[in-house]
Amino acid sequence: MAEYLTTQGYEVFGLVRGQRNPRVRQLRQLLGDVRLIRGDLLDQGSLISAVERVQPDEVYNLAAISYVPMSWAQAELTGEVTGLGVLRVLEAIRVCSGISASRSPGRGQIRFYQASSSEMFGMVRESPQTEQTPFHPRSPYGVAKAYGHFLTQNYRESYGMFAVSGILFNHESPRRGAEFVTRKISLGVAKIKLGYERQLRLGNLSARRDWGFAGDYVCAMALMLGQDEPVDYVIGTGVTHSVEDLLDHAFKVADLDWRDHVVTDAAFIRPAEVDKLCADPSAARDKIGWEPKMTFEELVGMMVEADLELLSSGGDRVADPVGEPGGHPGEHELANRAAQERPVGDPRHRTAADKRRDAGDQERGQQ
Ligand code: G4F
Repeated sequence: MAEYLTTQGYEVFGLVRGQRNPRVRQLRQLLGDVRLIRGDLLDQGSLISAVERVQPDEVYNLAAISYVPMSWAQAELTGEVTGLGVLRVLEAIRVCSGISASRSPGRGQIRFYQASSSEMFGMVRESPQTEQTPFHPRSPYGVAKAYGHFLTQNYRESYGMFAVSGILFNHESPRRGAEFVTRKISLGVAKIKLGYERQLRLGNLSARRDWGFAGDYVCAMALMLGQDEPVDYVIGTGVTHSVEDLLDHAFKVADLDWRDHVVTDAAFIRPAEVDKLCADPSAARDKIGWEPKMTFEELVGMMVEADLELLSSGGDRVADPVGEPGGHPGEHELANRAAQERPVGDPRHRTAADKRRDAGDQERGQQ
């Protein structure tokens, strides 16, 4: 998101928490233009100070405990960060803008974007899901996101704030954390192909998700804040695939058959599952002109090839996921670090198809 905004000419500030946060160094390398300020979603005063200091035009709240299984292990913390964190950001904006029940925002108010999630739909009441589909979250994470969603709507209605939620379906890239299924699979394929591993242990293979490219979704968020009126939108591709479909494509990219390598492991089965998600993004297309550009097949190809390159470029031998009891695998820190250090437009994230196309272009240029 920060990368996209910087390319659009924004001056971007990022909030970092904690003392000696190890991600700060990575962030500085990746996003040299982004100015980092201290703050924490658990600390109201720090958010007020941040808003006072930066005087932002727009605030994007993408912060959360976002790994769904973690939300059962640390349900209270998830509620505090992913749920109440939204309240604290909205309050910081409200207080710094001098807005109250009797005083509504004037011109030049701070615009607020909340990262709502398709996980709020949970046990879906209809398919595909629209902005009107009722929520039935299936995890403490989904419940916390629903709280943040309704609160954003409530601050819009109560105080007239320009506050919107994007209900984003799963969005992926080679920078995705290694605990999420897309990256776990792309890394797994690369490790198997390069001979580091023989097996990949996964949970529910029949779950279906609407997977899109994160690079497409950041444009939707910025577009939503650029509208005349604050409106919530569903953002997804409108196409759903199972984890099995994902395996099929990912292993094929490396000329492998997933059936020879994948083992299902009860440790990765969730206490309550979201079986099937599929977006209806037609409102976003019709009202704000947003459409995803990258297909599922291109996305999976890009991720597998990026991990093949990452692991074969040496030095990035990825640690195994820590299979914690109850299916809460830890993070592949090394892989994440290396991946995060690469901008999305980095040539190392280009697919073989891109490279072939480039080679063709060059050849044509020389003729
Ligand atoms: O990749 P996942 O962990 O993503 P999930 O739970 O759908 O949530 C992601 O997308 C949401 C919507 O945008 C975000 F709000 C949220 O923060 C996060 O980014 O799991 C996808 C599916 C699940 O059904 C899961 O049960 O894959 C299934 N799965 C099967 N085996 C697995 C595994 N998921 C993980 N992480 N690890 C497995 O071994």
